[in-house]
Amino acid sequence: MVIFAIKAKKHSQGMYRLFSLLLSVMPILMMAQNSEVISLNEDWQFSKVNDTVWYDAAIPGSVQSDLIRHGVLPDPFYGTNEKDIQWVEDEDWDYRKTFVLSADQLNSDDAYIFFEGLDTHSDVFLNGAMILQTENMFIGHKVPVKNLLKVGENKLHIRFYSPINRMMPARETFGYEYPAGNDHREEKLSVYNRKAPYHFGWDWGIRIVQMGIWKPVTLNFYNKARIEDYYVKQSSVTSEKANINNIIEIYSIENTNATIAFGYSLNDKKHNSIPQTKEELKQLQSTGMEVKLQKGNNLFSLPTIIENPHLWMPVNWGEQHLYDFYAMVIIDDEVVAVKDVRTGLRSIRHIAKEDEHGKSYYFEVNGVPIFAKGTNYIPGEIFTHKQDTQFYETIFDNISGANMNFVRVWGGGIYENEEFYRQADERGILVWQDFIFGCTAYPSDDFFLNNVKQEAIYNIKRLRNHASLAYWCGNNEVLEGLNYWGWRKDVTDEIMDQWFEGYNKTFRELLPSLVDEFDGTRNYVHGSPDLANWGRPELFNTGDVHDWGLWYGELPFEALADRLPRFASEFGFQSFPEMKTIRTFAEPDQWELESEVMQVHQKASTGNSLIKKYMDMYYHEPDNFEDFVYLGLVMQGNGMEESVEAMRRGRPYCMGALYWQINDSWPVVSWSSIDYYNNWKAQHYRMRDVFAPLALGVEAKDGKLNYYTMSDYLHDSNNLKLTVRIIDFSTGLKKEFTEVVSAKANDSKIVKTYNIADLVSESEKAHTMINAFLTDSKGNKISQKDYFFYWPNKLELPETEVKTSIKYADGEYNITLLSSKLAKDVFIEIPVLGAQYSDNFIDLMPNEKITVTITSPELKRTSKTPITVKHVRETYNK
Ligand code: NHV
Repeated sequence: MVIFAIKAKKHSQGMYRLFSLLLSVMPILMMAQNSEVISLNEDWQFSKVNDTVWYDAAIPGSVQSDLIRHGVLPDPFYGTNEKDIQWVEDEDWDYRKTFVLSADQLNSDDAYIFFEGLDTHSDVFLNGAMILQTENMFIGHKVPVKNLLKVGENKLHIRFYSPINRMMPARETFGYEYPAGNDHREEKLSVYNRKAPYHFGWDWGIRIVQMGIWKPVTLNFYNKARIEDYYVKQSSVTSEKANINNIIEIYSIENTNATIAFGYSLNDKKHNSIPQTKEELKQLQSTGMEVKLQKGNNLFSLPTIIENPHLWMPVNWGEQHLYDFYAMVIIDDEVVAVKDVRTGLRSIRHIAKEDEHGKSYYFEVNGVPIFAKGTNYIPGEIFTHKQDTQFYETIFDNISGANMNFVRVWGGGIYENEEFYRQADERGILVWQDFIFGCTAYPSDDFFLNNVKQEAIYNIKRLRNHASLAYWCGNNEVLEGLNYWGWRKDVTDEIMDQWFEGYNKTFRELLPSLVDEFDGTRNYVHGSPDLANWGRPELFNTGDVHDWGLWYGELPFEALADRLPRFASEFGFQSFPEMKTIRTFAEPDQWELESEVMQVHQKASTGNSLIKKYMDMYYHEPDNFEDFVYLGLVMQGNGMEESVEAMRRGRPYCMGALYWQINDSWPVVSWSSIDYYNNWKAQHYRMRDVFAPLALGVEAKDGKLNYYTMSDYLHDSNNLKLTVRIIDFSTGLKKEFTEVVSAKANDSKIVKTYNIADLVSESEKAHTMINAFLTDSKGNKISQKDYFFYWPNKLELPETEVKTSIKYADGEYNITLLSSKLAKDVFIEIPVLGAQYSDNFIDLMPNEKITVTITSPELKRTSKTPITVKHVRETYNK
């Protein structure tokens, strides 16, 4: 590789004039005619090796998803079918296709096939010649094929090897079992593969160890040279000046002279068409240089300085300004390649610094500390290839819809598709990216580490241009496991030592050095959590915490307020998905906690007993399974809201609340706030409320109620009105107070304190709630916060009927709710999967009218879909 960097100090006037001159004297020439991209996704067939039956294959896809499509395998989500499809992982599979090329196409100087993702172990043949062997689903491969292509018919053949058979010898060589408890097979083989860990099962995951072509395949023709990669490196960014380094990798067919040109423009609203000519590029802010290309790969860099850049801001802080950067290669007066990068200019730093409490853990964007409001994301499909553009749009609608500004891509899944980060760029969501390792020790031999190295380089380069990408993290809970999960009792001291050494080699040496070399702008941490462990609250003053004291540690929700971490990167609570989702996989005779089918859809061994334990703590025992499911949703929602609010109130000591987990990869009982069919659980509505950019919070402490304003905005919000109402569950409003308050910019603070004794007597507490809300100067309600003195099993909830009146329209129903007495956590059910609600799980105060809008393309004005409502008092007979 030739490294030829021009050290221009800045995109200076002189340089710019020189380049303009250069462009103006050259004739305008169009892009080379023979540059062409052909999809090779079509017309594939697949078969079990040595079988005679061939099925057509949908690409991107997997063996299992196609066998389901052809009816060879049953729907794995239904009933207990998961076990019936496991045999597939033990077999090898062949894929084949033919494609026809013309003499014209073969006239181009060079051709390569781009396999964006092969899962995982494969041999690839073109016209009988082996062109590629793969061992890592996370790496795309560009394979030169010019010499093998023919006019007329060409044949591609890929043999995928069973990941099980492929890795079994490795296990035998090691002679011991890795502690990969989430790998749902006796032999823990997932550690040897570089394949999505969650394919092997998880404590919310179905096991489908897939094989196949999971990302697109294209055939690419080009002339003279191609741009392999273009990195718009943001060396430093302030509101005065952005120092950009244009780093370009060019693959050239011959040694030749060339001009490389760079340009940029601020294209906020839409992505303008890419300039195809030098003239078009010249219209933009542009710069360039003359270079000598060597045959093969060439690396060049040229700085650009942008004065007074329009900064990209996280959501609620300002606009997500996006620039388009272009790179162009010109050879013999001909534009041979153009590439564009759309990104925002910003600085992001992770601040881990010793302070009076311990060690901080927060992010600073454009120099300002940000409280991270968000979640952990897992792949949303067990069939990873099904994550299409619509999928990403939906997940980000849900992220934005719950007022989040931060998402962690967790290490048991995949490095996400570009569309994920593009959505985050456009919406102002910061992304924490784990490298794909989680919850087990891993090998660290040379072959393994080299495989990891290639994977890391590929994915750092693939993702580094995204403005939203904030942080790299080596793994999920590997060090925590080594230190605290009792692995030592199963292996020798020597093996433990090897695992610790391997940890250092991979996560403290290899990965940070690659992040430094190929990114060079973002912070990296060896793993999450950094140091603390949920069983050791004395460490909570340092770094991030996965606080599983709630749930595994059986602590009440209230307890999290008294053990705030500096940054909560995981904490969560399980619930069942609502009945309409359960109905998709279980018949009514299976609607029991421990039925065979429900157990297949509850992968956490202690899950059901923990839900029951907490329900005993907070609720009267429900009458039946359906009420149990409903109460579980409500408990998760209200409990998690309480925990998250405590964290947000607790800034700046605590600077992040990323709950576990937003989504599911199939219909299952889990910690998610949205189920597989895109039904928001109660938790997601409550996250939306507590994460509102300007939210009201309340803390009960030492006989007082402290009201907080919690604001993300970078400006103070003054002249807000706080209204506090004392409401009896049956008779309604008893007292009302109002107060003018403010919300400090980017902060949480107490704005009003009441002595509880001044508001209610001890005996009133069981049937009184405090309803508080904030309004702006125009009287618009900004945030509402209801406070109950107890959980429902200690409340005297009145029996009451919620009356509904419904307006039916195509695609939208409006339901108005009314009750003469308090109805707690009113759940509006409609048997339409994925229907969207303006709100749900609502505390309906006496004689309060609330209208909820439900939207779904499946709703019709004429054929009225039935709607039912349920509230907490209806779940027990006492
Ligand atoms: O169990 C829920 C989630 C997992 O799905 C996921 O791997 O990283 N969870 C729990 C924990 N971490 C994570 C914490 N781990 C333990 C808790 C209690 C005992 C041992 C381990 C996520």
